[in-house]
Amino acid sequence: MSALKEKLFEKIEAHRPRTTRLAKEFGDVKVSDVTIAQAIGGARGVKCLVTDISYLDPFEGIRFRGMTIPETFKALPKVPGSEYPYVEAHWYLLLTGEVPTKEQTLEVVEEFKERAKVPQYVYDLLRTMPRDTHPMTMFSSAILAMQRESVFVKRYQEGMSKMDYWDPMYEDASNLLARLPVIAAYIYRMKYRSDTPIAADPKLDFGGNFAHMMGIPHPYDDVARMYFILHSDHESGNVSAHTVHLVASALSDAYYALSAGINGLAGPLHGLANQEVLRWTQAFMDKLGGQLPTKEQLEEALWDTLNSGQVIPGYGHAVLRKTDPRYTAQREFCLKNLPDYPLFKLISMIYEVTPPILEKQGKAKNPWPNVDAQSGVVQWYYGVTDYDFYTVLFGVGRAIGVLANIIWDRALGYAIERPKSLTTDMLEEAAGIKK
Ligand code: HAX
Repeated sequence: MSALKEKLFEKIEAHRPRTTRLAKEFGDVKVSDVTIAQAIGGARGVKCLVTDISYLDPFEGIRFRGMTIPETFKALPKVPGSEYPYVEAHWYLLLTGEVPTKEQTLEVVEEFKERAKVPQYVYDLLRTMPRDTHPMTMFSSAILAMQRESVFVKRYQEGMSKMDYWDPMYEDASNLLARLPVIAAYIYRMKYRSDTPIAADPKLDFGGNFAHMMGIPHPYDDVARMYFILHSDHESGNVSAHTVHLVASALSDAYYALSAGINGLAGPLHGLANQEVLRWTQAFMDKLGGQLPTKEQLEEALWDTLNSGQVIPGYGHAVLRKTDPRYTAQREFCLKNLPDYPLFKLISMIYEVTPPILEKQGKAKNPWPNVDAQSGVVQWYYGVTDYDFYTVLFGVGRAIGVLANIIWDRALGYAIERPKSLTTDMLEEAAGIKK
């Protein structure tokens, strides 16, 4: 057993009695009531999921295992010559709640290299798909195609104790995660770079190898590390995380679950918003003949979007009530590395102009930018101008959090999900407007 897996097992054994005690002795204690608005409105704010891997405060933003984004970046071991940590160290942190040492991190780096071999049939499958297929469809299909490799399914069919479910889930999750950068970069080079895939470099870490396979030099390796860590986890209730948790709760394996979650991430109200931000921005700049707009022109374009019944992509959030610290982290990167880049200037201008407009419109509960408002400009600057690829990058990052979560779901024996439905008649009865 690898040192990470052993450490995880220690943590699982220490944690299990807490969950068992809560369920057995305090199962009747209420943590939430549900209103009609919540039943109709996407269960917003209903407290019915449990995770210890990250927590989202509406005003502070995300904490990974108790640490804010700057604290996480500071604490985790850095890749030599880089300003950002090993993605593998973040995986260790999310799984165990402990910051790994450099040695512990390097062990995971080595483990991932062993696991990163993508079966040939995945490439064959991708090549049979029409080239204009959306890259998220390709990404999700590649993940699903590997389901035949599931260790969980094999062990389940052999007959395995519930107490052991986490173990093959760990194997599947690790195999999958290690392969994702290879698959993502392959899709990119096949689809957008004249079908010129670049082989992995066994000397490199997760982020470094991704940049290498994308064919983009330093500091894009740091962009990749930053990006994957920032997008990794955002509690369990967002569409991608919740979908993965839900599907895995039926004891579907990590391949089925992650593929489903990636499909949820592909919606424009969720991860696809990063593509939409760039699509909106480019269409707007095209209209102006590539010029930066004046504040008035920008205000007009934002109102046009709102008045035509569309959302401003990259703004608003179901939980957050302030600027997303994931936005801020990327903005700080831009201020340091591309302060004078015209597209960054436009994105900054949108940041200045949009919140007061959304406030004036009075609909969005949160007028501030989310992670997706800032991520595209960084990619664009480093040459990834094919913006329909951006959500795949999000997907590689998101996999880190959701896969860590489903290992813990199996370790703690979380039940198959099955909330209860009501009819409209029942709601009207509850409201006292129907007998
Ligand atoms: N532009 C225009 N209107 C917006 C808005 C925005 N950016 N954000 C919210 N609203 C509107 C909603 O559409 C809703 O309108 P209706 O009453 O007509 O239905 C109203 O304001 C209230 O919505 P809310 O309670 O503030 O927001 P929700 O929790 O329902 O939805 C969303 C949260 C993120 C989906 C929403 O803010 C939105 O559509 N934003 C734009 C798309 C986006 O950036 N998505 C990415 C979010 C982050 C993420 O998941 N990344 O993956």
